Amino acid sequence: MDMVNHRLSGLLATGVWLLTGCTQPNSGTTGVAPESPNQTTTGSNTGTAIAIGIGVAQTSNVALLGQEQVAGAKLAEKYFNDQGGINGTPIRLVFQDTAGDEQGAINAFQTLITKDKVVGIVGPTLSQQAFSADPIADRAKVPVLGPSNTAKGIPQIGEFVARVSAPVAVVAPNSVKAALKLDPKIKKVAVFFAQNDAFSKSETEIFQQTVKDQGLEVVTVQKFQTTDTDFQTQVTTALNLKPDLVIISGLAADGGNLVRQLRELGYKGTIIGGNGLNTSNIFSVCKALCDGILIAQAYSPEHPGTINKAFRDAYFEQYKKEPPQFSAQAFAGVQVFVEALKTVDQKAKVAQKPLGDLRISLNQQVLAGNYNTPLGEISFTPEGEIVQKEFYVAQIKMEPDGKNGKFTFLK
Ligand code: 1QQ
Repeated sequence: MDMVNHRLSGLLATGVWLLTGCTQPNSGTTGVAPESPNQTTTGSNTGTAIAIGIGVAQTSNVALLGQEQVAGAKLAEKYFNDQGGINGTPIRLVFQDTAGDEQGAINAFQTLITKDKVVGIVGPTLSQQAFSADPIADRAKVPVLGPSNTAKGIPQIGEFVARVSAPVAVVAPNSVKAALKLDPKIKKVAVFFAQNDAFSKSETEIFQQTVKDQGLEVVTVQKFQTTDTDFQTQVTTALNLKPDLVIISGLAADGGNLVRQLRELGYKGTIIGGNGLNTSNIFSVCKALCDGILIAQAYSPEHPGTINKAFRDAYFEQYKKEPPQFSAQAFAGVQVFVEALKTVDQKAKVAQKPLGDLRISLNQQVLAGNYNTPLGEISFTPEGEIVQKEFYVAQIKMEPDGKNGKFTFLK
């Protein structure tokens, strides 16, 4: 467990949310190599690295999700530079911490665009942040790849906004179908969602529709805030209606606490967690009570192919566990920029292009390409929506110690 992980777990364990400084890179270089300040330009400076921005949550409770994105992006930086970068020119990731809210994402994006002069941005972590920050990049004509922005409407933000994170409409229904396969007797469903989060609101709509389409009954819809830690009122109301399936759309800390309180108050049925619970960082919140949660996945470590093998091996070597979806998606985001830049570079040397022109050509090429990523083969619609083929469902299995656990993929 690294420092940040450790610190976050500590905070979760005590239930105290201090938004402390972070040991991870939050500005400037990734720590791979010392850089001089003017190496951030990608324009006429032949021979310098090409700067790609990573604007994700490295602090706040949203770092429970964002830290996995930092890990995936850094693995991509090393992997693609080892392969020769952009036809011989290395890439350099520039990290700016968005923290967990809209203003943090706006600030990070502005710094990446105007100070760091990146060619494109992989970020932000939350859809809630994307709806505020992406329009800024779009107006500046800087391509954005959403690594984990799954709410309805993200690619429609603008011409320069695409995503490598499949939308809730495509991913979420898979977990409901898996729950029914495991327990065909499920009839009554209690739905919970975080009403202050754009992703959670979008995902719960899909969950509720899927439940009805499957002939199940939504017995109650309970609302909470992503900042909540006490869910007793909502849980008690829901459990009085005797649901046999509970579906949660929230983020990691709130979602984990809600799972814990559902179990502590006696709920024995199936629990589905949405994408915001899709991290082993919830293990320190719900501990042994995380056991059994079903979560749909846009990535499987088992996906065949050389690029996933390289990514999986590199991740495993560093973290001694299988790579999570958010790391794979961040890796794919960097990969899409790298491969599109290579194509642009073949037509006219990237290092000699004025930055404004380069950003526009890059955006066009991102949307035109096909990419063989750890997520499988992906491409984009003209609007910037991801076209992806394979989806999965995993179930959390906790060790009795309540500390260690893993995501087991269902067949
Ligand atoms: C979104 C999401 C988040 C829960 C991923 C980190 O899917 O905000 O769209």
